[in-house]
Amino acid sequence: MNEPKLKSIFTSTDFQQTELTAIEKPELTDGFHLVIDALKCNDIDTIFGLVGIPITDLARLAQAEGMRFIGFRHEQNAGNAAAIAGYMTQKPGVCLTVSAPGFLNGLTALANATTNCFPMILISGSSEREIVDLQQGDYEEMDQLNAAKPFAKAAYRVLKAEDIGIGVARAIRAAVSGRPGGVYLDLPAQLLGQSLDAAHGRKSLVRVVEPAPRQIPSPDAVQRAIDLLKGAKRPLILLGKGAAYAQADAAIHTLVETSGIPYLPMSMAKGLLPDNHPQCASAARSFVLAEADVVLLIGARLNWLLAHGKGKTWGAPKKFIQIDIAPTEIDSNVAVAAPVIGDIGSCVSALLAGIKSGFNKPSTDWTASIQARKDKNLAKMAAMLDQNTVPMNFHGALRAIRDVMKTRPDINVVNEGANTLDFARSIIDMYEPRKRFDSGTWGIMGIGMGYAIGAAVTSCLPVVAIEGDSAFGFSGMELETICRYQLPVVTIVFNNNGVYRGTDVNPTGGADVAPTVFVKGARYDKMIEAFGGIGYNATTPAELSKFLIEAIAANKPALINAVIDEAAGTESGRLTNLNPASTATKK
Ligand SMILES: Cc1ncc(C[n+]2csc(CCOP(=O)(O)OP(=O)(O)O)c2C)c(N)n1
Ligand SMILES: [Mg+2]
Repeated sequence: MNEPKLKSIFTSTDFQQTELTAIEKPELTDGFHLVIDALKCNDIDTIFGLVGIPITDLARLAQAEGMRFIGFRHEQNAGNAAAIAGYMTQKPGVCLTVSAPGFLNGLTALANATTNCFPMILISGSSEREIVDLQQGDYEEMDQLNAAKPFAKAAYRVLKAEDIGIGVARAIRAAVSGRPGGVYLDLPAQLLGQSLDAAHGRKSLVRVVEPAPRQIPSPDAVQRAIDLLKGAKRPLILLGKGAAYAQADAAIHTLVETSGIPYLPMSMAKGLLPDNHPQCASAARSFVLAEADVVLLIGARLNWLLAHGKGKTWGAPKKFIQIDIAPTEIDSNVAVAAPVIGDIGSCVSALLAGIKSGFNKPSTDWTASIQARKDKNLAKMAAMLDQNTVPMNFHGALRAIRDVMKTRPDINVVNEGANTLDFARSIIDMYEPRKRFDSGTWGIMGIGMGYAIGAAVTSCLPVVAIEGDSAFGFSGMELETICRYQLPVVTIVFNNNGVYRGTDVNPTGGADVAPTVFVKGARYDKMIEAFGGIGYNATTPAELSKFLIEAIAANKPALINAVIDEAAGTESGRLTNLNPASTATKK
Protein backbone atom coordinates (compact mmCIF):
# COMPACT_ATOMS: atom_id res chain seq x y z
CA MET A 1 0.00 0.00 0.00
CA ASN A 2 1.25 3.44 -0.81
CA GLU A 3 1.61 5.71 2.14
CA PRO A 4 1.14 9.40 1.78
CA LYS A 5 4.29 11.45 2.03
CA LEU A 6 4.99 13.00 5.44
CA LYS A 7 6.38 16.45 5.34
CA SER A 8 7.74 18.89 7.82
CA ILE A 9 5.86 22.10 7.78
CA PHE A 10 8.99 24.20 7.73
CA THR A 11 11.36 22.39 5.42
CA SER A 12 10.97 19.84 2.70
CA THR A 13 13.56 17.39 4.02
CA ASP A 14 12.22 13.90 3.60
CA PHE A 15 13.18 10.74 5.38
CA GLN A 16 14.02 7.57 3.60
CA GLN A 17 11.49 5.58 5.54
CA THR A 18 8.75 8.00 4.56
CA GLU A 19 9.98 8.55 1.03
CA LEU A 20 7.03 6.91 -0.62
CA THR A 21 5.22 8.10 -3.66
CA ALA A 22 2.46 10.46 -2.85
CA ILE A 23 -0.16 10.15 -5.49
CA GLU A 24 -3.06 12.43 -4.99
CA LYS A 25 -3.20 11.81 -1.28
CA PRO A 26 -3.48 14.64 1.19
CA GLU A 27 -0.20 15.88 2.54
CA LEU A 28 0.22 14.52 6.05
CA THR A 29 2.22 15.39 9.09
CA ASP A 30 2.54 13.47 12.34
CA GLY A 31 3.32 13.74 16.03
CA PHE A 32 7.10 13.59 15.52
CA HIS A 33 7.06 16.44 13.03
CA LEU A 34 4.60 18.51 14.99
CA VAL A 35 6.75 18.43 18.14
CA ILE A 36 9.76 19.67 16.15
CA ASP A 37 7.67 22.26 14.31
CA ALA A 38 6.10 23.51 17.54
CA LEU A 39 9.54 24.00 19.12
CA LYS A 40 11.01 25.65 16.03
CA CYS A 41 8.01 27.89 15.66
CA ASN A 42 8.94 29.26 19.11
CA ASP A 43 12.61 29.75 18.22
CA ILE A 44 13.81 26.79 20.24
CA ASP A 45 16.77 25.51 18.26
CA THR A 46 18.55 23.10 20.61
CA ILE A 47 17.57 19.90 22.42
CA PHE A 48 19.72 18.35 25.15
CA GLY A 49 18.90 14.69 25.55
CA LEU A 50 19.59 10.99 25.51
CA VAL A 51 17.89 8.71 22.98
CA GLY A 52 16.04 5.38 23.15
CA ILE A 53 12.48 4.05 22.75
CA PRO A 54 10.26 5.95 21.98
CA ILE A 55 12.10 9.17 21.17
CA THR A 56 15.11 8.15 19.03
CA ASP A 57 13.42 9.18 15.80
CA LEU A 58 12.32 12.42 17.39
CA ALA A 59 15.98 13.25 18.03
CA ARG A 60 17.00 12.17 14.53
CA LEU A 61 14.24 14.20 13.01
CA ALA A 62 15.10 17.26 15.08
CA GLN A 63 18.65 17.08 13.75
CA ALA A 64 17.44 16.50 10.19
CA GLU A 65 15.23 19.54 10.52
CA GLY A 66 18.16 21.75 11.48
CA MET A 67 17.84 21.73 15.26
CA ARG A 68 20.91 21.03 17.35
CA PHE A 69 20.66 17.76 19.30
CA ILE A 70 23.29 17.44 22.00
CA GLY A 71 23.41 13.83 23.16
CA PHE A 72 24.49 13.11 26.73
CA ARG A 73 25.64 10.07 28.70
CA HIS A 74 23.12 10.58 31.52
CA GLU A 75 19.81 12.44 31.47
CA GLN A 76 20.50 14.42 34.64
CA ASN A 77 23.35 16.17 32.87
CA ALA A 78 21.24 16.82 29.78
CA GLY A 79 18.60 18.32 32.07
CA ASN A 80 21.13 20.51 33.83
CA ALA A 81 22.42 21.74 30.47
CA ALA A 82 18.86 22.63 29.44
CA ALA A 83 18.24 24.40 32.75
CA ILE A 84 21.33 26.58 32.51
CA ALA A 85 20.55 27.39 28.88
CA GLY A 86 17.16 28.58 30.12
CA TYR A 87 18.76 30.74 32.81
CA MET A 88 21.13 32.30 30.30
CA THR A 89 18.57 33.08 27.61
CA GLN A 90 15.14 33.45 29.29
CA LYS A 91 13.98 30.81 26.77
CA PRO A 92 13.17 27.40 28.21
CA GLY A 93 15.97 24.91 27.70
CA VAL A 94 14.63 21.60 26.41
CA CYS A 95 15.68 18.18 27.65
CA LEU A 96 14.47 15.03 25.90
CA THR A 97 14.47 11.63 27.57
CA VAL A 98 13.04 8.13 27.26
CA SER A 99 10.38 6.75 29.59
CA ALA A 100 10.53 5.76 33.27
CA PRO A 101 14.25 5.54 34.19
CA GLY A 102 15.32 8.18 31.65
CA PHE A 103 12.53 10.41 32.84
CA LEU A 104 13.49 9.90 36.48
CA ASN A 105 17.12 10.66 35.70
CA GLY A 106 16.02 13.91 34.13
CA LEU A 107 13.62 14.70 36.96
CA THR A 108 16.40 15.66 39.38
CA ALA A 109 17.46 18.36 36.94
CA LEU A 110 13.85 19.48 36.51
CA ALA A 111 13.39 19.75 40.27
CA ASN A 112 16.67 21.62 40.58
CA ALA A 113 15.59 24.00 37.81
CA THR A 114 12.30 24.67 39.58
CA THR A 115 14.07 25.29 42.88
CA ASN A 116 16.47 27.71 41.20
CA CYS A 117 13.72 29.35 39.08
CA PHE A 118 15.34 28.39 35.77
CA PRO A 119 12.97 27.87 32.85
CA MET A 120 13.27 24.42 31.32
CA ILE A 121 11.02 21.82 29.73
CA LEU A 122 11.61 18.14 30.31
CA ILE A 123 10.02 16.22 27.43
CA SER A 124 9.84 12.49 28.02
CA GLY A 125 8.41 9.76 25.87
CA SER A 126 6.09 7.48 27.81
CA SER A 127 4.49 4.06 27.50
CA GLU A 128 0.96 3.39 26.38
CA ARG A 129 -1.68 4.88 28.64
CA GLU A 130 -3.95 1.84 28.50
CA ILE A 131 -1.23 -0.37 29.92
CA VAL A 132 0.25 2.17 32.35
CA ASP A 133 -3.13 3.03 33.84
CA LEU A 134 -4.04 -0.61 34.33
CA GLN A 135 -0.51 -1.28 35.58
CA GLN A 136 -0.14 -4.20 33.23
CA GLY A 137 3.62 -4.04 33.09
CA ASP A 138 4.66 -2.23 29.91
CA TYR A 139 8.25 -1.64 28.80
CA GLU A 140 9.48 1.18 31.07
CA GLU A 141 6.05 1.64 32.55
CA MET A 142 5.47 4.60 34.82
CA ASP A 143 2.84 7.22 35.54
CA GLN A 144 5.33 9.94 34.73
CA LEU A 145 2.91 12.86 34.72
CA ASN A 146 1.96 12.33 38.34
CA ALA A 147 5.51 11.56 39.36
CA ALA A 148 6.64 14.87 37.88
CA LYS A 149 3.98 17.09 39.42
CA PRO A 150 5.47 17.72 42.87
CA PHE A 151 8.83 18.61 41.34
CA ALA A 152 7.72 20.81 38.47
CA LYS A 153 6.11 24.20 38.15
CA ALA A 154 3.60 22.60 35.77
CA ALA A 155 3.11 19.23 34.09
CA TYR A 156 1.14 18.41 30.94
CA ARG A 157 0.42 15.39 28.76
CA VAL A 158 -0.57 15.54 25.11
CA LEU A 159 -2.75 12.71 23.78
CA LYS A 160 -3.74 13.99 20.34
CA ALA A 161 -1.36 15.14 17.61
CA GLU A 162 -3.52 18.18 16.95
CA ASP A 163 -2.92 19.31 20.55
CA ILE A 164 0.88 19.27 20.32
CA GLY A 165 1.03 22.95 19.37
CA ILE A 166 -1.06 23.90 22.38
CA GLY A 167 0.85 21.53 24.66
CA VAL A 168 4.22 23.03 23.70
CA ALA A 169 2.83 26.58 23.99
CA ARG A 170 1.50 25.87 27.47
CA ALA A 171 4.82 24.37 28.49
CA ILE A 172 6.77 27.39 27.23
CA ARG A 173 4.47 29.89 28.89
CA ALA A 174 4.47 28.01 32.19
CA ALA A 175 8.27 27.75 32.17
CA VAL A 176 9.04 31.43 31.62
CA SER A 177 6.10 33.50 32.86
CA GLY A 178 5.97 34.81 36.42
CA ARG A 179 8.57 33.01 38.48
CA PRO A 180 10.30 30.71 35.97
CA GLY A 181 10.63 26.99 36.62
CA GLY A 182 10.74 23.48 35.26
CA VAL A 183 7.84 22.10 33.22
CA TYR A 184 7.21 18.48 32.37
CA LEU A 185 5.69 17.51 29.02
CA ASP A 186 4.59 13.89 28.65
CA LEU A 187 4.49 12.50 25.11
CA PRO A 188 3.14 8.95 24.86
CA ALA A 189 4.74 6.84 22.11
CA GLN A 190 1.47 6.50 20.20
CA LEU A 191 1.12 10.27 19.95
CA LEU A 192 4.38 10.58 18.03
CA GLY A 193 3.16 8.20 15.35
CA GLN A 194 -0.30 9.75 14.96
CA SER A 195 -0.76 11.33 11.56
CA LEU A 196 -2.71 14.42 10.72
CA ASP A 197 -3.55 16.43 7.65
CA ALA A 198 -0.58 18.78 7.21
CA ALA A 199 -2.69 21.89 6.74
CA HIS A 200 -4.59 21.09 9.91
CA GLY A 201 -1.30 20.43 11.67
CA ARG A 202 0.12 23.74 10.51
CA LYS A 203 -2.88 25.58 11.90
CA SER A 204 -2.56 23.79 15.24
CA LEU A 205 0.86 25.34 15.93
CA VAL A 206 1.02 28.21 18.40
CA ARG A 207 3.66 30.88 18.45
CA VAL A 208 3.60 32.13 22.01
CA VAL A 209 3.06 35.89 22.12
CA GLU A 210 4.84 37.63 24.99
CA PRO A 211 5.69 34.47 26.95
CA ALA A 212 6.86 36.45 30.00
CA PRO A 213 4.73 39.59 30.13
CA ARG A 214 6.06 42.47 32.15
CA GLN A 215 4.38 42.88 35.52
CA ILE A 216 4.31 46.48 36.62
CA PRO A 217 4.53 47.11 40.38
CA SER A 218 1.82 49.15 42.04
CA PRO A 219 2.77 52.82 42.56
CA ASP A 220 1.86 52.58 46.28
CA ALA A 221 4.26 49.72 46.79
CA VAL A 222 7.02 51.60 45.00
CA GLN A 223 6.42 54.73 47.09
CA ARG A 224 6.45 52.73 50.32
CA ALA A 225 9.79 51.23 49.33
CA ILE A 226 11.28 54.60 48.39
CA ASP A 227 10.15 56.18 51.67
CA LEU A 228 11.77 53.38 53.62
CA LEU A 229 14.97 53.62 51.61
CA LYS A 230 15.11 57.39 52.06
CA GLY A 231 14.83 57.04 55.82
CA ALA A 232 17.62 54.45 56.01
CA LYS A 233 20.86 55.21 57.83
CA ARG A 234 22.73 52.09 56.80
CA PRO A 235 21.07 50.77 53.63
CA LEU A 236 22.20 47.68 51.76
CA ILE A 237 21.18 46.19 48.40
CA LEU A 238 21.22 42.41 48.03
CA LEU A 239 21.28 41.05 44.49
CA GLY A 240 20.07 37.50 43.89
CA LYS A 241 20.26 35.34 40.79
CA GLY A 242 16.70 36.46 39.99
CA ALA A 243 18.21 39.90 39.38
CA ALA A 244 20.78 38.38 37.05
CA TYR A 245 18.14 36.31 35.25
CA ALA A 246 16.00 39.40 34.62
CA GLN A 247 18.55 40.88 32.19
CA ALA A 248 17.82 44.30 33.65
CA ASP A 249 21.55 44.90 33.95
CA ALA A 250 21.61 48.58 33.01
CA ALA A 251 18.72 49.54 35.32
CA ILE A 252 20.25 47.67 38.26
CA HIS A 253 23.64 49.21 37.59
CA THR A 254 22.10 52.69 37.53
CA LEU A 255 20.05 52.08 40.68
CA VAL A 256 23.14 51.01 42.59
CA GLU A 257 25.25 53.92 41.39
CA THR A 258 22.55 56.60 41.61
CA SER A 259 21.61 55.58 45.13
CA GLY A 260 25.21 55.08 46.24
CA ILE A 261 24.03 52.16 48.38
CA PRO A 262 26.56 49.38 49.02
CA TYR A 263 25.52 46.04 47.57
CA LEU A 264 26.15 42.34 48.06
CA PRO A 265 25.76 39.88 45.18
CA MET A 266 24.62 36.34 45.88
CA SER A 267 26.92 33.86 44.15
CA MET A 268 25.18 33.73 40.77
CA ALA A 269 24.56 37.48 40.80
CA LYS A 270 28.30 38.06 40.88
CA GLY A 271 29.31 40.04 37.80
CA LEU A 272 25.96 41.81 37.47
CA LEU A 273 28.16 44.69 38.50
CA PRO A 274 31.87 43.88 38.38
CA ASP A 275 33.10 42.37 41.66
CA ASN A 276 35.76 45.12 41.89
CA HIS A 277 33.08 47.83 41.90
CA PRO A 278 33.75 50.30 44.75
CA GLN A 279 30.24 49.77 46.17
CA CYS A 280 30.60 45.97 46.27
CA ALA A 281 30.58 44.93 49.92
CA SER A 282 31.40 41.23 49.41
CA ALA A 283 34.67 41.57 51.31
CA ALA A 284 32.73 42.92 54.30
CA ARG A 285 29.76 40.55 54.03
CA SER A 286 29.33 39.64 57.70
CA PHE A 287 29.73 43.27 58.71
CA VAL A 288 27.11 44.70 56.35
CA LEU A 289 24.57 41.94 57.02
CA ALA A 290 24.83 42.55 60.74
CA GLU A 291 24.94 46.34 60.60
CA ALA A 292 22.52 47.37 57.84
CA ASP A 293 19.21 48.86 58.96
CA VAL A 294 17.26 48.70 55.67
CA VAL A 295 17.91 45.93 53.16
CA LEU A 296 16.64 46.04 49.60
CA LEU A 297 16.39 42.49 48.22
CA ILE A 298 16.34 42.31 44.43
CA GLY A 299 15.52 38.83 43.14
CA ALA A 300 17.03 37.25 46.25
CA ARG A 301 15.13 34.99 48.62
CA LEU A 302 15.58 34.96 52.38
CA ASN A 303 16.29 31.22 52.44
CA TRP A 304 19.10 29.31 54.14
CA LEU A 305 21.70 30.99 51.96
CA LEU A 306 20.80 34.23 53.76
CA ALA A 307 20.32 32.64 57.17
CA HIS A 308 16.54 33.07 56.72
CA GLY A 309 16.85 36.80 57.31
CA LYS A 310 17.29 36.44 61.06
CA GLY A 311 19.58 35.34 63.86
CA LYS A 312 23.19 36.22 64.56
CA THR A 313 24.10 36.80 60.90
CA TRP A 314 21.63 39.67 60.69
CA GLY A 315 22.42 41.35 64.02
CA ALA A 316 19.85 43.94 65.04
CA PRO A 317 16.35 43.59 63.51
CA LYS A 318 16.06 45.33 60.18
CA LYS A 319 13.51 46.45 57.69
CA PHE A 320 13.31 44.63 54.40
CA ILE A 321 12.23 45.90 51.01
CA GLN A 322 11.74 42.96 48.70
CA ILE A 323 11.44 43.03 44.92
CA ASP A 324 10.14 39.72 43.65
CA ILE A 325 7.83 38.51 40.92
CA ALA A 326 6.10 36.03 43.25
CA PRO A 327 3.89 37.58 45.97
CA THR A 328 4.08 34.36 48.01
CA GLU A 329 7.80 34.91 48.49
CA ILE A 330 7.08 37.89 50.73
CA ASP A 331 7.14 37.22 54.51
CA SER A 332 8.47 33.71 53.79
CA ASN A 333 10.87 33.85 56.73
CA VAL A 334 10.59 37.27 58.35
CA ALA A 335 8.22 40.20 57.99
CA VAL A 336 8.88 42.31 54.91
CA ALA A 337 8.08 45.98 55.46
CA ALA A 338 7.86 46.98 51.81
CA PRO A 339 7.09 44.30 49.23
CA VAL A 340 7.39 45.36 45.59
CA ILE A 341 5.79 42.78 43.35
CA GLY A 342 6.48 42.72 39.65
CA ASP A 343 9.14 41.80 37.14
CA ILE A 344 12.55 42.94 38.27
CA GLY A 345 13.19 45.25 35.34
CA SER A 346 9.94 47.15 35.89
CA CYS A 347 10.35 47.29 39.67
CA VAL A 348 13.94 48.53 39.54
CA SER A 349 13.04 51.14 36.92
CA ALA A 350 10.16 52.36 39.08
CA LEU A 351 12.42 52.67 42.15
CA LEU A 352 14.99 54.45 40.06
CA ALA A 353 12.46 56.99 38.82
CA GLY A 354 11.52 57.73 42.44
CA ILE A 355 15.12 58.04 43.55
CA LYS A 356 16.19 60.30 40.70
CA SER A 357 13.90 63.03 41.97
CA GLY A 358 16.05 63.42 45.06
CA PHE A 359 17.97 60.93 47.16
CA ASN A 360 20.68 61.49 49.73
CA LYS A 361 23.48 59.03 49.28
CA PRO A 362 24.32 56.99 52.39
CA SER A 363 26.43 58.76 54.99
CA THR A 364 30.20 58.48 54.79
CA ASP A 365 30.01 57.01 58.31
CA TRP A 366 28.39 53.95 56.79
CA THR A 367 30.41 53.73 53.59
CA ALA A 368 33.73 54.46 55.31
CA SER A 369 33.14 51.83 57.96
CA ILE A 370 32.43 49.30 55.21
CA GLN A 371 35.56 50.34 53.34
CA ALA A 372 37.66 49.97 56.50
CA ARG A 373 36.28 46.46 57.01
CA LYS A 374 36.89 45.60 53.37
CA ASP A 375 40.51 46.81 53.53
CA LYS A 376 41.17 44.77 56.64
CA ASN A 377 39.63 41.59 55.24
CA LEU A 378 41.25 42.00 51.83
CA ALA A 379 44.68 42.42 53.42
CA LYS A 380 44.14 39.24 55.43
CA MET A 381 42.97 37.44 52.31
CA ALA A 382 45.92 38.69 50.24
CA ALA A 383 48.33 37.02 52.65
CA MET A 384 46.41 33.74 52.37
CA LEU A 385 46.27 33.97 48.58
CA ASP A 386 50.00 34.56 48.38
CA GLN A 387 50.76 31.08 49.60
CA ASN A 388 52.67 28.81 47.28
CA THR A 389 52.75 25.69 49.39
CA VAL A 390 53.19 22.33 47.68
CA PRO A 391 50.96 20.36 47.69
CA MET A 392 48.74 23.32 46.89
CA ASN A 393 46.09 24.55 49.27
CA PHE A 394 42.81 26.04 48.04
CA HIS A 395 44.05 29.62 48.28
CA GLY A 396 47.25 29.18 46.31
CA ALA A 397 45.49 27.24 43.56
CA LEU A 398 42.57 29.66 43.34
CA ARG A 399 44.86 32.69 43.22
CA ALA A 400 46.52 31.18 40.15
CA ILE A 401 43.12 30.63 38.53
CA ARG A 402 41.84 34.07 39.57
CA ASP A 403 44.77 35.82 37.91
CA VAL A 404 44.17 34.01 34.63
CA MET A 405 40.41 34.55 34.70
CA LYS A 406 40.90 38.27 35.27
CA THR A 407 42.29 38.49 31.75
CA ARG A 408 39.22 36.80 30.25
CA PRO A 409 36.07 38.26 31.82
CA ASP A 410 33.99 36.79 29.00
CA ILE A 411 34.65 33.21 30.09
CA ASN A 412 31.86 31.28 31.81
CA VAL A 413 32.63 29.80 35.21
CA VAL A 414 31.01 26.65 36.57
CA ASN A 415 31.68 25.83 40.21
CA GLU A 416 30.72 23.04 42.61
CA GLY A 417 32.17 21.17 45.57
CA ALA A 418 32.28 22.04 49.26
CA ASN A 419 35.59 23.79 50.00
CA THR A 420 36.17 24.17 46.26
CA LEU A 421 32.85 25.99 45.96
CA ASP A 422 33.12 28.13 49.07
CA PHE A 423 36.65 29.34 48.41
CA ALA A 424 36.23 29.83 44.67
CA ARG A 425 33.03 31.82 45.18
CA SER A 426 34.87 34.44 47.19
CA ILE A 427 38.22 34.33 45.41
CA ILE A 428 37.27 34.22 41.72
CA ASP A 429 35.96 37.66 40.76
CA MET A 430 33.30 38.02 38.09
CA TYR A 431 33.05 41.01 35.80
CA GLU A 432 30.12 40.26 33.53
CA PRO A 433 26.55 39.15 34.28
CA ARG A 434 25.31 35.55 33.98
CA LYS A 435 28.77 34.04 33.66
CA ARG A 436 28.85 32.16 36.95
CA PHE A 437 26.87 28.94 37.33
CA ASP A 438 27.06 26.98 40.55
CA SER A 439 25.39 24.64 43.03
CA GLY A 440 22.70 27.27 43.59
CA THR A 441 19.73 27.15 45.91
CA TRP A 442 20.06 23.52 46.94
CA GLY A 443 23.84 23.36 47.17
CA ILE A 444 23.54 20.43 44.78
CA MET A 445 26.48 18.37 43.53
CA GLY A 446 26.34 17.08 39.97
CA ILE A 447 25.59 20.18 37.94
CA GLY A 448 29.19 20.55 36.77
CA MET A 449 29.54 19.03 33.32
CA GLY A 450 25.84 19.57 32.43
CA TYR A 451 26.07 23.30 33.17
CA ALA A 452 29.46 23.49 31.43
CA ILE A 453 28.08 21.91 28.25
CA GLY A 454 24.90 23.99 28.38
CA ALA A 455 26.90 27.19 28.87
CA ALA A 456 29.40 26.39 26.10
CA VAL A 457 26.68 25.44 23.61
CA THR A 458 24.53 28.45 24.46
CA SER A 459 27.23 31.14 24.58
CA CYS A 460 29.77 29.72 22.10
CA LEU A 461 32.35 30.97 24.61
CA PRO A 462 34.81 28.98 26.70
CA VAL A 463 33.90 27.54 30.09
CA VAL A 464 36.18 26.96 33.06
CA ALA A 465 34.63 24.44 35.45
CA ILE A 466 36.15 24.55 38.94
CA GLU A 467 35.21 21.22 40.48
CA GLY A 468 35.78 19.42 43.75
CA ASP A 469 36.90 15.85 43.02
CA SER A 470 33.73 14.47 44.57
CA ALA A 471 31.49 16.96 42.78
CA PHE A 472 33.15 16.18 39.44
CA GLY A 473 32.41 12.48 39.86
CA PHE A 474 28.66 13.02 39.59
CA SER A 475 28.85 14.05 35.94
CA GLY A 476 32.41 13.13 34.93
CA MET A 477 31.40 10.78 32.13
CA GLU A 478 30.23 13.81 30.17
CA LEU A 479 33.90 14.47 29.39
CA GLU A 480 33.16 12.23 26.42
CA THR A 481 30.29 14.54 25.40
CA ILE A 482 32.56 17.56 25.73
CA CYS A 483 35.16 15.88 23.52
CA ARG A 484 32.56 14.59 21.05
CA TYR A 485 31.26 18.08 20.39
CA GLN A 486 34.73 19.61 20.78
CA LEU A 487 33.47 22.14 23.30
CA PRO A 488 35.93 24.65 24.75
CA VAL A 489 35.48 23.45 28.33
CA VAL A 490 38.45 23.41 30.69
CA THR A 491 37.67 21.37 33.79
CA ILE A 492 39.88 21.87 36.82
CA VAL A 493 39.51 19.08 39.36
CA PHE A 494 40.52 20.13 42.86
CA ASN A 495 41.85 16.74 43.83
CA ASN A 496 42.13 16.46 47.60
CA ASN A 497 41.43 12.73 47.61
CA GLY A 498 37.90 12.96 48.86
CA VAL A 499 34.73 14.62 50.02
CA TYR A 500 35.90 17.71 52.02
CA ARG A 501 39.36 16.20 52.58
CA GLY A 502 41.21 12.95 52.13
CA THR A 503 42.58 12.35 55.58
CA ASP A 504 39.78 10.52 57.39
CA VAL A 505 40.52 7.01 58.63
CA ASN A 506 38.28 4.05 59.32
CA PRO A 507 38.09 4.00 63.13
CA THR A 508 37.78 0.21 63.20
CA GLY A 509 41.10 -0.22 61.43
CA GLY A 510 39.27 -2.33 58.81
CA ALA A 511 40.23 -2.52 55.14
CA ASP A 512 37.50 -0.16 53.89
CA VAL A 513 38.56 3.46 53.72
CA ALA A 514 36.56 6.14 55.59
CA PRO A 515 33.25 7.27 54.00
CA THR A 516 34.74 10.54 52.75
CA VAL A 517 37.91 9.13 51.19
CA PHE A 518 38.70 8.30 47.52
CA VAL A 519 41.59 6.58 45.74
CA LYS A 520 44.66 8.58 46.66
CA GLY A 521 46.60 10.35 43.95
CA ALA A 522 43.96 9.67 41.28
CA ARG A 523 44.78 11.13 37.85
CA TYR A 524 41.56 12.64 36.53
CA ASP A 525 43.55 14.12 33.62
CA LYS A 526 43.91 10.61 32.22
CA MET A 527 40.13 10.36 31.89
CA ILE A 528 39.87 13.08 29.28
CA GLU A 529 42.79 11.66 27.33
CA ALA A 530 40.70 8.54 26.74
CA PHE A 531 38.41 10.68 24.58
CA GLY A 532 41.05 12.71 22.81
CA GLY A 533 41.00 15.72 25.15
CA ILE A 534 44.09 17.34 26.66
CA GLY A 535 45.04 16.30 30.19
CA TYR A 536 47.32 18.19 32.59
CA ASN A 537 48.57 17.34 36.07
CA ALA A 538 49.29 20.50 38.09
CA THR A 539 51.16 20.30 41.37
CA THR A 540 52.07 23.98 41.89
CA PRO A 541 50.23 27.29 41.39
CA ALA A 542 52.72 28.18 38.65
CA GLU A 543 51.93 24.97 36.76
CA LEU A 544 48.23 25.46 37.24
CA SER A 545 48.45 28.96 35.85
CA LYS A 546 50.54 27.87 32.86
CA PHE A 547 48.25 24.95 32.00
CA LEU A 548 45.10 27.03 32.33
CA ILE A 549 46.45 29.72 29.99
CA GLU A 550 47.48 27.00 27.53
CA ALA A 551 44.15 25.18 27.71
CA ILE A 552 42.10 28.34 27.24
CA ALA A 553 44.24 29.36 24.27
CA ALA A 554 43.79 25.92 22.69
CA ASN A 555 40.00 26.42 22.86
CA LYS A 556 39.62 22.66 23.12
CA PRO A 557 38.39 20.18 25.72
CA ALA A 558 40.92 19.95 28.54
CA LEU A 559 41.12 18.76 32.15
CA ILE A 560 43.61 19.89 34.75
CA ASN A 561 44.08 17.58 37.70
CA ALA A 562 45.04 20.07 40.43
CA VAL A 563 46.74 18.23 43.28
CA ILE A 564 45.47 19.78 46.52
CA ASP A 565 46.73 19.09 50.04
CA GLU A 566 44.36 16.39 51.31
CA ALA A 567 44.34 18.02 54.74
CA ALA A 568 43.48 21.53 53.50
CA GLY A 569 39.68 21.37 53.50
CA THR A 570 37.15 21.46 56.31
CA GLU A 571 34.07 19.30 56.83
CA SER A 572 31.29 20.64 54.55
CA GLY A 573 33.37 23.70 53.65
CA ARG A 574 31.71 26.67 55.32
CA LEU A 575 28.58 24.73 56.26
CA THR A 576 30.08 22.73 59.10
CA ASN A 577 27.40 24.09 61.43
CA LEU A 578 24.62 22.45 59.40
CA ASN A 579 25.81 18.95 60.29
CA PRO A 580 23.78 17.43 63.12
CA ALA A 581 26.03 16.13 65.89
CA SER A 582 25.55 12.72 67.42
CA THR A 583 24.49 13.09 71.04
CA ALA A 584 24.75 9.43 71.99
CA THR A 585 27.54 8.36 74.27
CA LYS A 586 28.70 4.81 73.76
CA LYS A 587 29.63 2.65 76.68
C1 LIG B 1 23.39 15.48 45.00
C2 LIG B 1 24.24 15.70 46.21
N1 LIG B 1 24.76 14.64 46.87
C3 LIG B 1 25.53 14.83 47.96
C4 LIG B 1 25.77 16.09 48.43
C5 LIG B 1 26.58 16.28 49.71
N2 LIG B 1 27.84 16.94 49.38
C6 LIG B 1 28.02 18.26 49.63
S1 LIG B 1 29.51 18.78 49.12
C7 LIG B 1 29.94 17.24 48.58
C8 LIG B 1 31.26 16.99 47.92
C9 LIG B 1 32.38 17.78 48.51
O1 LIG B 1 33.60 17.25 48.11
P1 LIG B 1 34.39 17.83 46.88
O2 LIG B 1 33.50 18.06 45.75
O3 LIG B 1 35.55 16.95 46.64
O4 LIG B 1 34.82 19.26 47.42
P2 LIG B 1 35.96 19.61 48.50
O5 LIG B 1 35.30 20.07 49.75
O6 LIG B 1 36.77 18.37 48.73
O7 LIG B 1 36.72 20.69 47.86
C10 LIG B 1 28.93 16.33 48.81
C11 LIG B 1 29.00 14.89 48.45
C12 LIG B 1 25.19 17.16 47.74
N3 LIG B 1 25.35 18.42 48.12
N4 LIG B 1 24.44 16.95 46.62
MG1 LIG C 1 37.42 16.94 47.39
